[in-house]
Amino acid sequence: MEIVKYKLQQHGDERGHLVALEEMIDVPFEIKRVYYMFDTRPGIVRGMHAHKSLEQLLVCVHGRVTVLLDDGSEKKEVVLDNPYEGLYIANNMWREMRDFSEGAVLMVFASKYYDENDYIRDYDEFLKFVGK
Ligand code: T46
Repeated sequence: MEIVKYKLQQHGDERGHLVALEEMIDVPFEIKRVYYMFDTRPGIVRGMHAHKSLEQLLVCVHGRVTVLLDDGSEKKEVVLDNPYEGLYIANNMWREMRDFSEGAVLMVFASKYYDENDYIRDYDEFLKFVGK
């Protein structure tokens, strides 16, 4: 399984840093939705689902989070702990987010509007979906 992490361009000067994300340039799809999660307590696991068609870019803009990716054959853990790295997650990938540090904020850029029908929340159904 290939982990696709983007190094996001930082515009830094003596005032600090800024990262700008533009669709089809810094993010490899048209951005239809942005959401972010915060106040996730230690010990909590989020996600635990896959998507049928959604593509996303995850940026931990503050703190640290561990993302588990599972394509049905292989599992890999990715740590996101800086605001200038984006983890691309294609559809057909089971994901879990865990070990949120105190105050962590995980921002997500998504290729589609929210649609509960795009979620696969049952792991066996996911395996069937990816042909395993
Ligand atoms: C994903 C991972 C990385 C909305 O109303 N609109 C939205 O756009 C989203 C994302 C969620 N919601 C509602 C649905 C639930 O009542 O917010 C609540 C929490 O959502 P969920 O339990 O799906 O959150 P996570 O953190 O488990 O998963 C989210 C995304 O849903 C998912 O697409 O890939 O983050």
